[in-house]
Amino acid sequence: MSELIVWTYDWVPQGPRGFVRDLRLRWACEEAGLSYSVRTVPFTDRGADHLAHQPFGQVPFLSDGELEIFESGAGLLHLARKSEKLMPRDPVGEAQTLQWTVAALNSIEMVSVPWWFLEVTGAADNHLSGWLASRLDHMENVLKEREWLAADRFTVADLLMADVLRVARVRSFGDRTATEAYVRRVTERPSFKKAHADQMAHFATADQLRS
Ligand SMILES: N[C@@H](CCC(=O)N[C@@H](CS)C(=O)NCC(=O)O)C(=O)O
Repeated sequence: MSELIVWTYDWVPQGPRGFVRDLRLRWACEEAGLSYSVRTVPFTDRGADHLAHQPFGQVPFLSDGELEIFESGAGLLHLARKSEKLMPRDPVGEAQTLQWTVAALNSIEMVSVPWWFLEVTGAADNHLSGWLASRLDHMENVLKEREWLAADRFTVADLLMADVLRVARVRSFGDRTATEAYVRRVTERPSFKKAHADQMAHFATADQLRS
């Protein structure tokens, strides 16, 4: 089997630690029992070499032997093709997993990231709050009815949706008990805890190397 490498930054400030999207790929590898290593590109100096792997100068990207793939969602789907633990092989289960994986990115994160950006940059009136609240309302209605998004069991769609919802600070939008319970349930998985702890340790080590 070819060598899987998750690429991330060599260092980031405190704020994004625990949220850098390499966590999604680490987490998926942990869930699937795929062995992987982590390598880095410089955070402060994003040169041509980095752009050759990730055209926006971002992380993560994934190497799988000769193959390279950027965009965390694409990386997750690549990993899901390697392991049934991440995506069922029957056509219905697979279609459900694909649709909810894309929904996490294109219906929730598409709104939550710009909303979050306005929050952290201190916009007086975050005019995206209503839009995000409405998307979260729909998610709450879905999650009231089911434990998992696809195929009646944990899939990569849950991994991604829970990670996206973590950033959306669901609680600040009022009572959404099903969504909160869902995020808690998914992020209580040992694989999430390991991926999170490993990312925190990675950046803590980076601090030591800098000092
Ligand atoms: N759509 C991309 C977003 C990647 C992204 O936003 N990465 C962040 C770290 S989590 C980053 O590299 N930020 C630095 C920047 O955008 O310059 C993906 O899902 O991979």
